[in-house]
Amino acid sequence: MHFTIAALFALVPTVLGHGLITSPPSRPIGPALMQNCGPKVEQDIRLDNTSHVEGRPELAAKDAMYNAAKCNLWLCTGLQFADNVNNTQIWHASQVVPIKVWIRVPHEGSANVSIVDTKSNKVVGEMLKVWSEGYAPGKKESDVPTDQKEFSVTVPEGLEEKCGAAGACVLQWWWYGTIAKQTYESCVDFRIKRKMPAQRALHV
Ligand SMILES: *[C@@H]1O[C@H](CO)[C@@H](O)[C@H](O)[C@H]1NC(C)=O
Ligand SMILES: *[C@@H]1O[C@H](CO)[C@@H](O)[C@H](O)[C@H]1NC(C)=O
Ligand SMILES: *[C@@H]1O[C@H](CO)[C@@H](O)[C@H](O)[C@H]1NC(C)=O
Ligand SMILES: [Cu+2]
Repeated sequence: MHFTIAALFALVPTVLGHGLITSPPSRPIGPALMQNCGPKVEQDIRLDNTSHVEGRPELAAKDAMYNAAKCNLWLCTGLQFADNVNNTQIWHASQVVPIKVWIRVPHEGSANVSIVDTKSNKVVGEMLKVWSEGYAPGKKESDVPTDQKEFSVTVPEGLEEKCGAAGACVLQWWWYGTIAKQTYESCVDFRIKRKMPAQRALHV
């Protein structure tokens, strides 16, 4: 999918598109996206919520309502925590979390899944999953190997402080189509709950 902006608006949205996380629920479109990224970026995502980030900086640059710091376009493609608060997942260290990804249109490349600190925009610790090449080959979703669309990640130890509050961290799936030169991002919001301490004997 490589269209000029004019051609993009002329097309039926459903013919475009690439991918996002469908389970657990990933950040959707909402009022905070409009407020922080402005109507041009919001419309681009609304036309196709699986589409790539490239092109959006140009749209944003022409939009007086675009707030670069709050939109944070290159994290979660600008989608906002405030629009996904009610879907915040509660995880604990060493929990195995199944993830499902919808690859609407494949573009072979690399991909990874990581936890990102939303204040510093930095990846926290090790990548949870890395495909350094061969991710999402083929022309249609059924060409993509199942283990690239359905996989699990293990919640790292020691994030109870850093990722204890909803919105402090995000789980981001990040895919780059090498030949298409397109980046796709999709984010799950979560917080880490402390494990219950082992039950102590009661003093009677
Ligand atoms: C993305 O768009 C599809 C089709 O309009 C919709 O069914 C789905 O719920 C959307 N997902 C998210 C995370 O916004
Ligand atoms: C979250 O849930 C509350 C309570 O049900 C509701 O009032 C609010 O509108 C929801 N927020 C979003 C962004 O959907
Ligand atoms: C994660 O994936 C993105 C997109 O493919 C890539 O640009 C980045 O270098 C990757 N990082 C690691 C450590 O794999
Ligand atoms: Cu494409």
